[in-house]
Amino acid sequence: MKMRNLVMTTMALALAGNIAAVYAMPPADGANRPDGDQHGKLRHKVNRIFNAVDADGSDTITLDEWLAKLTEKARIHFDRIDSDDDNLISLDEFLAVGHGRGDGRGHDRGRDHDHEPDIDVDHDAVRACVADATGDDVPQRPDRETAFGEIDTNDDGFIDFDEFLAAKTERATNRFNTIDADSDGAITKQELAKELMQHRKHRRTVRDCVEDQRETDELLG
Ligand SMILES: [Ca+2]
Ligand SMILES: [Ca+2]
Ligand SMILES: [Ca+2]
Repeated sequence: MKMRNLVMTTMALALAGNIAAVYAMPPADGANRPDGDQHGKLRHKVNRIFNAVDADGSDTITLDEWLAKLTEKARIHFDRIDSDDDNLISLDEFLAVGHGRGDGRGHDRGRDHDHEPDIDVDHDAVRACVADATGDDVPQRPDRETAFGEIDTNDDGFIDFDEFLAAKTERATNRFNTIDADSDGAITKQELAKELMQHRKHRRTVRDCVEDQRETDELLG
Protein backbone atom coordinates (compact mmCIF):
# COMPACT_ATOMS: atom_id res chain seq x y z
CA MET A 1 0.00 0.00 0.00
CA LYS A 2 1.15 3.48 -0.76
CA MET A 3 1.02 5.66 2.29
CA ARG A 4 3.15 8.62 1.35
CA ASN A 5 0.15 10.52 0.16
CA LEU A 6 -1.81 10.36 3.35
CA VAL A 7 -3.29 13.22 5.18
CA MET A 8 -1.00 12.98 8.12
CA THR A 9 1.82 14.58 9.95
CA THR A 10 4.92 13.41 11.65
CA MET A 11 6.14 15.06 14.75
CA ALA A 12 8.72 17.21 13.04
CA LEU A 13 6.33 18.41 10.40
CA ALA A 14 3.62 19.02 12.95
CA LEU A 15 5.78 21.52 14.74
CA ALA A 16 6.21 23.63 11.68
CA GLY A 17 3.18 22.68 9.70
CA ASN A 18 1.46 24.85 7.22
CA ILE A 19 0.86 24.82 3.53
CA ALA A 20 4.47 23.77 2.91
CA ALA A 21 3.79 20.24 4.06
CA VAL A 22 1.59 19.68 1.06
CA TYR A 23 4.58 19.78 -1.19
CA ALA A 24 7.15 17.07 -0.93
CA MET A 25 10.17 17.73 1.19
CA PRO A 26 13.47 17.32 -0.56
CA PRO A 27 15.95 15.06 1.24
CA ALA A 28 17.86 16.78 4.01
CA ASP A 29 21.21 17.91 2.80
CA GLY A 30 23.55 20.77 3.49
CA ALA A 31 21.08 22.88 5.39
CA ASN A 32 22.64 26.16 6.32
CA ARG A 33 23.94 26.46 9.81
CA PRO A 34 21.73 28.79 11.77
CA ASP A 35 23.33 31.61 13.64
CA GLY A 36 22.66 34.09 16.39
CA ASP A 37 19.15 34.40 17.73
CA GLN A 38 17.79 32.01 15.13
CA HIS A 39 20.20 29.38 16.35
CA GLY A 40 18.93 29.79 19.89
CA LYS A 41 15.32 29.44 18.79
CA LEU A 42 16.11 26.36 16.79
CA ARG A 43 17.91 24.82 19.77
CA HIS A 44 14.86 25.44 21.95
CA LYS A 45 12.63 23.88 19.36
CA VAL A 46 14.84 20.81 19.04
CA ASN A 47 14.91 20.50 22.82
CA ARG A 48 11.12 20.68 22.97
CA ILE A 49 10.82 17.83 20.49
CA PHE A 50 13.29 15.75 22.42
CA ASN A 51 11.52 16.33 25.70
CA ALA A 52 8.29 15.17 24.10
CA VAL A 53 9.61 12.12 22.24
CA ASP A 54 12.78 10.92 23.98
CA ALA A 55 10.93 8.85 26.57
CA ASP A 56 14.01 7.48 28.37
CA GLY A 57 15.88 10.77 28.36
CA SER A 58 18.90 9.35 26.55
CA ASP A 59 19.28 12.39 24.26
CA THR A 60 18.60 10.25 21.22
CA ILE A 61 15.28 9.21 19.74
CA THR A 62 14.86 5.59 18.71
CA LEU A 63 12.32 4.39 16.19
CA ASP A 64 10.34 2.79 19.05
CA GLU A 65 10.11 6.12 20.83
CA TRP A 66 9.22 7.86 17.59
CA LEU A 67 6.41 5.42 16.85
CA ALA A 68 5.15 5.42 20.43
CA LYS A 69 4.68 9.15 20.20
CA LEU A 70 3.11 8.74 16.78
CA THR A 71 0.56 6.26 18.14
CA GLU A 72 -0.41 8.70 20.84
CA LYS A 73 -0.87 11.47 18.29
CA ALA A 74 -2.65 9.17 15.85
CA ARG A 75 -5.35 8.36 18.38
CA ILE A 76 -6.05 12.04 18.93
CA HIS A 77 -6.03 12.75 15.20
CA PHE A 78 -8.30 9.79 14.45
CA ASP A 79 -10.83 10.83 17.10
CA ARG A 80 -10.96 14.34 15.68
CA ILE A 81 -11.73 13.11 12.18
CA ASP A 82 -14.26 10.53 13.47
CA SER A 83 -16.84 13.20 14.16
CA ASP A 84 -19.75 10.81 14.92
CA ASP A 85 -17.59 8.81 17.36
CA ASP A 86 -18.37 5.39 15.88
CA ASN A 87 -14.65 4.54 15.85
CA LEU A 88 -14.60 4.45 12.04
CA ILE A 89 -13.70 7.17 9.60
CA SER A 90 -16.21 7.34 6.78
CA LEU A 91 -15.42 8.92 3.44
CA ASP A 92 -17.56 11.91 4.36
CA GLU A 93 -15.67 12.39 7.59
CA PHE A 94 -12.39 12.04 5.72
CA LEU A 95 -13.38 14.56 3.06
CA ALA A 96 -14.47 17.00 5.75
CA VAL A 97 -10.90 17.29 6.99
CA GLY A 98 -9.53 20.64 6.01
CA HIS A 99 -12.96 21.85 4.97
CA GLY A 100 -14.07 22.21 8.56
CA ARG A 101 -13.89 25.96 8.73
CA GLY A 102 -17.37 27.10 9.54
CA ASP A 103 -18.77 23.63 10.10
CA GLY A 104 -19.69 24.58 13.63
CA ARG A 105 -17.68 21.86 15.29
CA GLY A 106 -14.69 24.09 15.71
CA HIS A 107 -12.17 21.31 16.14
CA ASP A 108 -10.83 21.64 12.63
CA ARG A 109 -9.43 25.04 13.29
CA GLY A 110 -5.67 25.18 13.45
CA ARG A 111 -5.03 21.66 12.29
CA ASP A 112 -4.61 19.86 9.04
CA HIS A 113 -4.47 22.98 6.99
CA ASP A 114 -0.91 21.96 6.31
CA HIS A 115 -2.40 19.14 4.29
CA GLU A 116 -5.40 20.85 2.83
CA PRO A 117 -4.49 24.40 1.99
CA ASP A 118 -6.75 27.12 0.70
CA ILE A 119 -8.94 26.14 -2.17
CA ASP A 120 -8.03 29.22 -4.20
CA VAL A 121 -4.42 28.10 -4.53
CA ASP A 122 -3.45 26.55 -7.84
CA HIS A 123 -1.47 23.63 -6.50
CA ASP A 124 -0.10 22.53 -9.84
CA ALA A 125 1.37 25.98 -10.35
CA VAL A 126 2.82 26.03 -6.82
CA ARG A 127 4.35 22.59 -7.37
CA ALA A 128 5.94 23.79 -10.58
CA CYS A 129 7.23 26.94 -8.87
CA VAL A 130 8.72 24.94 -5.97
CA ALA A 131 10.29 22.44 -8.35
CA ASP A 132 11.77 25.31 -10.34
CA ALA A 133 13.15 27.03 -7.24
CA THR A 134 14.62 23.92 -5.61
CA GLY A 135 15.52 21.80 -8.63
CA ASP A 136 13.70 18.88 -6.99
CA ASP A 137 10.78 17.02 -8.42
CA VAL A 138 7.62 17.65 -6.45
CA PRO A 139 5.32 14.66 -6.81
CA GLN A 140 1.64 15.22 -7.21
CA ARG A 141 -0.62 13.97 -4.45
CA PRO A 142 -3.69 11.91 -5.23
CA ASP A 143 -7.13 13.35 -4.70
CA ARG A 144 -8.65 12.73 -1.32
CA GLU A 145 -10.93 9.92 -2.40
CA THR A 146 -7.94 8.06 -3.78
CA ALA A 147 -6.03 8.71 -0.55
CA PHE A 148 -8.97 7.33 1.43
CA GLY A 149 -8.95 4.15 -0.66
CA GLU A 150 -5.25 3.70 -0.05
CA ILE A 151 -5.70 3.82 3.72
CA ASP A 152 -8.81 1.62 3.70
CA THR A 153 -6.78 -1.49 2.96
CA ASN A 154 -9.59 -4.00 3.53
CA ASP A 155 -11.86 -2.02 1.20
CA ASP A 156 -14.85 -2.01 3.53
CA GLY A 157 -15.48 1.66 2.92
CA PHE A 158 -14.24 2.80 6.33
CA ILE A 159 -10.90 3.55 7.89
CA ASP A 160 -10.54 1.85 11.25
CA PHE A 161 -7.88 2.82 13.72
CA ASP A 162 -5.57 -0.06 12.77
CA GLU A 163 -5.63 1.02 9.14
CA PHE A 164 -5.12 4.62 10.15
CA LEU A 165 -2.17 3.76 12.38
CA ALA A 166 -0.60 1.47 9.78
CA ALA A 167 -0.67 4.29 7.28
CA LYS A 168 0.84 6.72 9.73
CA THR A 169 3.46 4.24 10.83
CA GLU A 170 4.72 3.67 7.32
CA ARG A 171 5.02 7.36 6.69
CA ALA A 172 6.58 8.09 10.08
CA THR A 173 9.12 5.30 9.64
CA ASN A 174 10.16 6.80 6.32
CA ARG A 175 10.50 10.18 7.96
CA PHE A 176 12.53 8.70 10.79
CA ASN A 177 14.92 7.06 8.34
CA THR A 178 15.32 10.30 6.43
CA ILE A 179 16.08 12.30 9.55
CA ASP A 180 18.45 9.62 10.89
CA ALA A 181 21.07 10.74 8.40
CA ASP A 182 23.84 8.41 9.58
CA SER A 183 21.43 5.44 9.72
CA ASP A 184 22.51 4.35 13.20
CA GLY A 185 18.92 3.79 14.28
CA ALA A 186 18.66 6.88 16.46
CA ILE A 187 17.93 10.52 15.82
CA THR A 188 20.26 12.97 17.51
CA LYS A 189 19.51 16.58 18.22
CA GLN A 190 21.96 17.53 15.47
CA GLU A 191 20.16 15.38 12.93
CA LEU A 192 16.82 16.82 13.92
CA ALA A 193 18.14 20.38 13.84
CA LYS A 194 19.38 19.85 10.31
CA GLU A 195 16.03 18.50 9.23
CA LEU A 196 14.16 21.39 10.80
CA MET A 197 16.41 23.87 9.03
CA GLN A 198 15.78 22.13 5.75
CA HIS A 199 12.08 22.07 6.42
CA ARG A 200 12.06 25.76 7.28
CA LYS A 201 13.86 26.62 4.08
CA HIS A 202 11.38 24.57 2.09
CA ARG A 203 8.45 26.29 3.79
CA ARG A 204 9.86 29.66 2.83
CA THR A 205 10.09 28.57 -0.80
CA VAL A 206 6.49 27.35 -0.82
CA ARG A 207 5.28 30.48 0.92
CA ASP A 208 7.03 32.64 -1.68
CA CYS A 209 5.44 30.65 -4.50
CA VAL A 210 1.96 30.95 -3.02
CA GLU A 211 2.47 34.65 -2.41
CA ASP A 212 3.59 35.20 -6.00
CA GLN A 213 0.45 33.49 -7.17
CA ARG A 214 -1.83 35.55 -4.94
CA GLU A 215 -0.16 38.79 -5.94
CA THR A 216 -0.56 37.87 -9.58
CA ASP A 217 -4.25 37.17 -8.98
CA GLU A 218 -4.65 40.51 -7.25
CA LEU A 219 -2.86 42.37 -10.02
CA LEU A 220 -5.06 40.69 -12.58
CA GLY A 221 -8.08 41.92 -10.65
CA1 LIG B 1 -17.14 7.90 12.14
CA1 LIG C 1 -11.33 -0.44 6.28
CA1 LIG D 1 21.46 8.96 13.74
